[in-house]
Amino acid sequence: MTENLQSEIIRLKKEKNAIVLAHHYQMDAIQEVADFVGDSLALSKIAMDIKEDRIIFCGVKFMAETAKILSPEKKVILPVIEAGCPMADMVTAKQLRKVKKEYPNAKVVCYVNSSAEVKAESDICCTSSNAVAVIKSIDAKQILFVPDQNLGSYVASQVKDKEIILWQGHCIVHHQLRYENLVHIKEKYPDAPILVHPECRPQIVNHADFVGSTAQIIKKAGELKDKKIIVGTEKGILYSLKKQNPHKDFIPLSDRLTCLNMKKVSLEDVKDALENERYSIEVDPIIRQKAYRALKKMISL
Ligand code: CIZ
Ligand code: SF4
Repeated sequence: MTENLQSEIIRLKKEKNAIVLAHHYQMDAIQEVADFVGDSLALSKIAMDIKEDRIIFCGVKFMAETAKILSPEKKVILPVIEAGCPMADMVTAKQLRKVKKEYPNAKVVCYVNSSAEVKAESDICCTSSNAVAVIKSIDAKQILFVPDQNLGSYVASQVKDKEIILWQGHCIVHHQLRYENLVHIKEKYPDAPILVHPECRPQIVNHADFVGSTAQIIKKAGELKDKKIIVGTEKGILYSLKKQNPHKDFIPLSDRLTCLNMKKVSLEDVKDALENERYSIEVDPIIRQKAYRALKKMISL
């Protein structure tokens, strides 16, 4: 069944001159049929460069929207329109406009995990790979960082000469990890290094051996000599980790690290998306222009 669907997807990709992009947090079966697997920014950059004009973006809405903002001339399709990111929904443009008035001298940095409208209200975007570099590049002493309090706290720990005002958003997957989870896993595997995503709480981040985005965790895992490595991010990352390091063991920091929104996309949905070209992501042109400016500023750093 899985193989039949995968063959059908591969056939349809050719027929429709489409490309399938999958985020590291997608199901293994989806990552297997994707032309590229990556983090949201890498995938959006690929979307800009490729010649195909139809992109099936297997991820959540803000990712497909980011690709559309960067490549408005292409058709960007999100297979499941309900696949959203609860963290991105923790800040709206209206709320942000209100808080901006309280901090007239602050520059607004928004994590890409946000809506197009929120990006449009921001000075510059960042990802989990480049958040520290983005903040360091800003010529202002005060930064309003939205929506992830944990990524914001991590950046604040790395950049001492700026005041970072944190929005109280969080990732419902990474934020559930507690210090007790870390202690428990460390007792079981005392010699294994711990690599975590900066969306985890400071208590986790401060006790990890390495903090980085999905792409940075994958790179680090390849460099380490250790045979057992503990990973504190969404479980989908294990697909690339195992593929690239078949002789290493990767242990999730907890067995609850599954993003149900990312897992909403099935092979059946990808096939439907190709056949029926839905759901095509659209962004209001005025919002797009403003959001593009914030994304472009980040990309050109
Ligand atoms: O930006 C992304 O793709 C996310 C959500 C995670 C990461 O660290 O790559
Ligand atoms: Fe959003 Fe967290 Fe899921 Fe990423 S893992 S899509 S930040 S809820």
